[in-house]
Amino acid sequence: MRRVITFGTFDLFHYGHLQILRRAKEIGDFLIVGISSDSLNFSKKGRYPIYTQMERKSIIEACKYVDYVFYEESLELKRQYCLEYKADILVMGDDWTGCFDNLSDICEVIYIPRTPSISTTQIIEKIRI
Ligand code: C2G
Repeated sequence: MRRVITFGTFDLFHYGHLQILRRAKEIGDFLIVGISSDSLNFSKKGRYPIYTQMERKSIIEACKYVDYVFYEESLELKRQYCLEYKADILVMGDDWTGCFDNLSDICEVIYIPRTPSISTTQIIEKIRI
């Protein structure tokens, strides 16, 4: 049983999010997702997500590839989360390449290509126009 963990905000859930969850699940057997809390998001991006953490968590929980969801409260706790959830593999999109290599002593760290031409920011911009 290979346990995979991934992290993200997953605001305005879109096809790129679906792809990374599908591919992360294919890499192992059990997929755990850490959802950035609203306050973590504010500290990271200077704004709150469009959807609340409760809404984002409920949407991710409903995704068939996902087995367990929790709130990521701080970027500094990544090591602790990986240990707590007994992750064998950490999967992130390749916009994060290199950022989590320091965790490779406790789990395998894999960066997979982002889905091109889609992002929450682009969706917000498109709706604004
Ligand atoms: N993603 C992707 N393709 C896209 C958009 C996003 O593969 N077109 C991936 C990202 O690389 C990330 C995941 O989907 O692995 C979630 O993306 P975001 O919600 O933008 O997550 P982010 O705010 O980068 O939070 O601790 C790390 C952070 O919590 C990651």
